[in-house]
Amino acid sequence: MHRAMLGAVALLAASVLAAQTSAYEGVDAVADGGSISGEVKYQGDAPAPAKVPVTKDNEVCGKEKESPDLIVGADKGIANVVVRITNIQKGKKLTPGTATFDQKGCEYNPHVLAFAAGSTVNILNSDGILHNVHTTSTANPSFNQAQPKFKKTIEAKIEKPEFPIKVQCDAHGWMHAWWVSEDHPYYAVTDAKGAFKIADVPPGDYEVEFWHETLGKQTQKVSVKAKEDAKVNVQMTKK
Ligand SMILES: [Cu+2]
Repeated sequence: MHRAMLGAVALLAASVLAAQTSAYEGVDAVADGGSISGEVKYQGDAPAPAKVPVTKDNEVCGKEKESPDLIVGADKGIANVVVRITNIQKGKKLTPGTATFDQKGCEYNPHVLAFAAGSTVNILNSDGILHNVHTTSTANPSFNQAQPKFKKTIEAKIEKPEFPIKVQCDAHGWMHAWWVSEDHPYYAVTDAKGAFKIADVPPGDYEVEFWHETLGKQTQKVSVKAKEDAKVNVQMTKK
């Protein structure tokens, strides 16, 4: 065998080994699991939601939309923040399933959709007008599919972990969303009050990452004790 080829084979073997050692391991049951919960709040005065004029399909989309880029509730809770443990090696099994992603009133619902890698996203069109679903992916194949009114569901299987995948409707410029495909089950997306909870976490020291599409990213260290809830409250703001 040629020496360069041998080198390439050795490199490949090494990278396969590295991938195996860093892979997440799912176990049947987590003994004495704890949880991580908290709230993500806006620091300072939250800006009013940006208004976006609607220039087509007004009978379905309305005249004006509020941008989903930043949704801050009455108590300053920030919706749609992705919360994920970044350094967990072992815990409950990742179970791919089915996630639903709807287009209704010319908005994507949910705006941020997190699921287990290997899941199928059922893309619905509840509007009865033409939308298209255009993803920008790197780990998974990008796709761009028109969804006319007669096509009620498109199934998209997302095989690989990827964070995040941008989704855009080319027909309606304000329509965008984010998909997050995870390689372990310890993630959450904040609700309208900015609250989240991640359960069944094996006791240990973790790094928890908070990501918001316009406010950026921050990391917190968290210690989880057996059968206890570790509270993590975070503030984010525009830089
Ligand atoms: Cu659309």
